[in-house]
Amino acid sequence: HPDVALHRAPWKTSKPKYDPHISCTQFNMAFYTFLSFSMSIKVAAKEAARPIQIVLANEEEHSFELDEAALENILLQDHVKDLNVVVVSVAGAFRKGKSFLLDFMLRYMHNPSWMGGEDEPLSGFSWRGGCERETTGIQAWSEVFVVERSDGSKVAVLLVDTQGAFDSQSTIKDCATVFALSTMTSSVQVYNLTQNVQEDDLQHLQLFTEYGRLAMEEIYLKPFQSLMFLIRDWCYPYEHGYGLEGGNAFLKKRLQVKQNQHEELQNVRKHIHSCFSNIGCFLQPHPGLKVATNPYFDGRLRDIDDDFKTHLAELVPLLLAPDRLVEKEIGGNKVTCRDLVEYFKSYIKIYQGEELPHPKSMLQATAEANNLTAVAGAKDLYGKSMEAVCGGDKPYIAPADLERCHEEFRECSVRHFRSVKKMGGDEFCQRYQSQLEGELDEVYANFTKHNDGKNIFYAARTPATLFAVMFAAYVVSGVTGFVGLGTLAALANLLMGVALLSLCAWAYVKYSGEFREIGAVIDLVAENLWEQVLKPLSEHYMEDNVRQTVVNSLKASLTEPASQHGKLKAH
Ligand SMILES: Nc1nc2c(ncn2[C@@H]2O[C@H](COP(=O)(O)OP(=O)(O)OP(=O)(O)O)[C@@H](O)[C@H]2O)c(=O)[nH]1
Ligand SMILES: [Mg+2]
Repeated sequence: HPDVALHRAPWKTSKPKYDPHISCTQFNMAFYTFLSFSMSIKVAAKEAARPIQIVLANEEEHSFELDEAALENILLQDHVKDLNVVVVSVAGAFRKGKSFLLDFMLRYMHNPSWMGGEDEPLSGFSWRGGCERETTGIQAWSEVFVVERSDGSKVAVLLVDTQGAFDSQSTIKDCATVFALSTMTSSVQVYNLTQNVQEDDLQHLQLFTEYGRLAMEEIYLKPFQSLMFLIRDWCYPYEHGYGLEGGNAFLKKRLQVKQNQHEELQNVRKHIHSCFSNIGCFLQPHPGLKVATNPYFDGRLRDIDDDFKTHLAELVPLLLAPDRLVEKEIGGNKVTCRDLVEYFKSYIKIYQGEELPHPKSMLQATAEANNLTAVAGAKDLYGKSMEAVCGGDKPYIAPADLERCHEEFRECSVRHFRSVKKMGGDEFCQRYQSQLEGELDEVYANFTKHNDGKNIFYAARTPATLFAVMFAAYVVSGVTGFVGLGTLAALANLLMGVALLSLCAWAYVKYSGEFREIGAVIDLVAENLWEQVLKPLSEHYMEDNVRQTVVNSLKASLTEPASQHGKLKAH
């Protein structure tokens, strides 16, 4: 612009001469500056510690996936991979301040005089106010802290945050998987609760830990290590004081197994005791209304109640002070960071597979149990009724009569199933009714086979068929030999021989019970011959005639005494 040109310094008004050397140097300098800048960004990015998603939750499929590379990046760093690992994890219901607590743990790990400045916002694992869930899957802090204990040994400390349980997007199986995985892989599990320990908290803990125990290859005496019940917003300090002492006294009372307690309550308590080698409880005061309700609260200490801070200063060192750290053990052996990667990989595989039973909601599990019991009862009723008609000690019954009985008892059994009170609603019960009907048909098929076995004609089918084959072969060989067809006659003789041998073999198998496979093959061949050739012939003449004769003689024997009796009365 001409106006601008007027104000330019004289040396800048002259057109710069093109100097290739200078421009090359400038380019090189610029390039190296850019390179070193980008490298420094990279290094900074690498060094900036942050939460890393190690287990990813797939919301649609309700499945979990391990990010092996991410986990390896954290745990296989040269300075930690061979150190024994301490894993502290926080789990429990969603929106209860788990990530918030972990961020204070991070502050402690970074700095022993740790609480931080009054106006310093709290950062680290992502936390926030509001009613919607924040953390998903399982996250670990990218920096593994190396801590030297008073005996000079070094351990690696990994902090783990978990997806909150019972949010509206997760099934019970999802919650159980996250809780179980984090419990199995941690040396200290903080069970984060609010206000009190309710019976359902204990029941869920039982369900989740059982799900974890199932996935472990060997059942150790105590499969998990330390469990710390952390009760947030404790409002009864006048009964049990804040902190560890009050907490332990409170928990002892809650987990006490009493003789006069219902078995269900006793079982929950016994199960929890049997799962963890060390159980503690900490009662934490309410942090104040700003923390709980102010949308602009950013974690600064100024806004947190003093009571909360005082007890936080007691709680965090309890879990993380060098000499209180609990090294991770599996099967009694200490686990290094490198081992932990392998354990993670194998545990997640088990939860991805189909061999474990699916944890269900209480209603669903109860409804299933109700329906299965009703199915078993109805099936039993059917079985007993059928046994009375065609059981092992009952004589052969005509197939048509047996079918009639089956229809009647089947109906009775289904009616019985429907009459039992069950949870789950009509549609759910209908599924089990169909299952029952299918099972009854299978049982009927077995009864039919058993009944057929009692029919001497049925049992004689194989030898009869073989005799018939031998007879036919004998006639054919005779006729063809007479006509002069030597080859055909020889073939017929061979067939007769095979039939005779088969008959002997069959008789031996039936007598001795050995070589049953051979007997089965002979029966199969004979049955096919019977079905295809002999049955059409025999059906009309033999069985019907015999049956008719038996029916007639039975009728006669039943009516005769009655008529004689009548005659006697008339006299
Ligand atoms: N009442 C109460 N609120 C707390 C406490 N600690 C933190 N909070 C608040 O609880 C809210 C949730 O905190 P988060 O740490 O994100 O909770 P979270 O359990 O990790 O939640 P999810 O990740 O969704 O499972 C925040 O607004 C915190 O300010 C506490 O001890 N008592
Ligand atoms: Mg969280």
